[in-house]
Amino acid sequence: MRTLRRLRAALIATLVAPAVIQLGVLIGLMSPALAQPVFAPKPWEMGMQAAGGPLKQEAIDLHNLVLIIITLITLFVAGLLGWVMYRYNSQRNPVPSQTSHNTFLEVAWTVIPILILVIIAIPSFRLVYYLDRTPDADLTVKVTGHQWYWEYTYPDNGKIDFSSYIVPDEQLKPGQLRLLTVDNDLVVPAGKNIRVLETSGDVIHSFFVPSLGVQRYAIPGRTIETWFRADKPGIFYGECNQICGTNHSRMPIVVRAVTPQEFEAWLVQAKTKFADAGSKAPTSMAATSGAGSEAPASRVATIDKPFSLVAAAQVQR
Ligand SMILES: [Cu+2]
Repeated sequence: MRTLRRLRAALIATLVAPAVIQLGVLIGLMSPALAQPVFAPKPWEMGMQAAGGPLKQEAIDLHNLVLIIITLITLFVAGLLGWVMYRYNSQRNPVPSQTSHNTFLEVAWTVIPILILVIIAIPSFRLVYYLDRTPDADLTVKVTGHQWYWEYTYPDNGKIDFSSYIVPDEQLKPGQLRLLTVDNDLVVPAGKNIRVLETSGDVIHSFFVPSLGVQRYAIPGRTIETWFRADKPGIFYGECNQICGTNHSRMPIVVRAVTPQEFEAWLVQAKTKFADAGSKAPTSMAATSGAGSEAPASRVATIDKPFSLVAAAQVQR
């Protein structure tokens, strides 16, 4: 009885404690001024990041379906193996059967796996096409990967164009997340379909925002489309997840979803803020070298040059 109680306490501690810690971290991450939900990685996180939009929710649903299927298959195979080892070992079954064919079994173990794969394939393909692109976009943003920062362009809105650099550790303000905070966020309206057109100015990067369920390569010389939608206002953290050079880990992504009214207000501000050509110059050069890494001065200087691909990669659809 005592063992049972201990087991139950251990189980509760295992299941509830991380949830409480996560909740605490989440509350801690919320800026008191904005009180917007924050979607970021958390210490000791076991599962995927919470869904902040329909793409991620669909991905989580497919993951859960497949998890149930593979758990059942694993239990079935493990059970079968255990039973065979117990029932048909040399002591209990000294004379093994010589049967080499069983038509029913052979048909069954061919057809059943096919059916399981079809059951997985249908929602899987549906999701692939759902993530691919949106038929009705409310806003288009062009995302250009550079070594090592992101450039965001709003072609629908007076060609607003700006760079987004990591904020180096020594410039972080209290509450800002290390390695994830940037100087200029990608601001989008919540509840709207955002079409993302991606390209790169140098090497292959990848635009990855886990909680929005978006991950797509940014390839030089190509424009690749994807989309996302943030259900509610919030801050969504992501990173380049294609190894793209020395400072690959120092080109985070911050998507800030705001209400449509706030977005309109931001557009007005942004048009003046990013109007001058100088806005493309990085606000913090230190960000490109990063703590402990020694990017040569020449390398840092090259990123300040105009980006020929930006012009070439104007929306080509
Ligand atoms: Cu990159």
